[in-house]
Amino acid sequence: MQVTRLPLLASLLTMLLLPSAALAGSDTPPRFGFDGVLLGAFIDGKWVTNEDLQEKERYHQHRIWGGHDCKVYRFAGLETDLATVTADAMDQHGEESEEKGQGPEFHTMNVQIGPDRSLGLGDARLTIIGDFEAMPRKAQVLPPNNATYKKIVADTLASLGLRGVDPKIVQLIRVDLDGDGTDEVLIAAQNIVFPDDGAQAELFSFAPDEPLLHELQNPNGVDRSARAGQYSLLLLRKVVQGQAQTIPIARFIATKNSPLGADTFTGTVPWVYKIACIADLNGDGVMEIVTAEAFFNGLWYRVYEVQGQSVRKVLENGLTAD
Ligand SMILES: [Ca+2]
Ligand SMILES: [Ca+2]
Repeated sequence: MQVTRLPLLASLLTMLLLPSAALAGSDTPPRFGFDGVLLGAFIDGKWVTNEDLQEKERYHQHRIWGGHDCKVYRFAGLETDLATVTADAMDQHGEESEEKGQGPEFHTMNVQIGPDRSLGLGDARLTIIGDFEAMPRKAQVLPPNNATYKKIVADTLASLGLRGVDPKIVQLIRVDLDGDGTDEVLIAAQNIVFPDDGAQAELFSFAPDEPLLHELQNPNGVDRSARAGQYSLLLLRKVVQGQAQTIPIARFIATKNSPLGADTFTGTVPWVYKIACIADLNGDGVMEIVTAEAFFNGLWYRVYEVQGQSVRKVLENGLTAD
């Protein structure tokens, strides 16, 4: 009897251990970037910033050195699971590079696919180290010129102090973020840059798999100070307890002209927002929202986690042109 019970016990133990190992197991926790920018990790149930991942001693064993197997996702799904994170300047421990007078690398996550193709800034791809499916449900891009959603945006703008606006929706995306069988809708609307217009067509894109900003250096497209009536909004439309709710993710609203030389981070310099990617970054089955956000000389990526009707920013990293 005992001889047959032992394997049974072993297989029971395996079954008990497997789910936790599959969900962000401690050996290979998810680490990820977008558009060549390192966003961070999810370790021991917590979001870990790019800087902490690369610098803190407690995450030493999970640091990105280069050479890790990596998956690459386009907006619509997996592109390849045969990529490798490029070593770049990441082949040194933070402490070691500090001794040599160099800062640890915590800005970039470039990858190599085969011998000939490398992906980084400007490629607008999600790169992720992790054994799970990061896009368990597909996001669907809808035609943006939709009367129902225009009214939702107009009502939101009115509630924020901009009345009588005929809003310009630049992205409308349907996706079931949490896998409960009910679709959510993501809306990006803005009147700050006009990608269909003349010179700015070269600079800004709201299309999937393209960066919001095609050139970081001197973008010259987003104003340095706001004019009354400018707006850029990211909204989540979601059914919560049987009611459709409009939940702001990010917003810039100018109800009056801002002074020249305004401070970038006090909300007086216009920011332009885009839904960059929708993916499950921590392997819990619920998809997060990755946004691209540009101001006059900078580009930032942020990760937002959705729980019920709360949208919470959990990670961010970005670049500023000199
Ligand atoms: Ca849902
Ligand atoms: Ca998730």
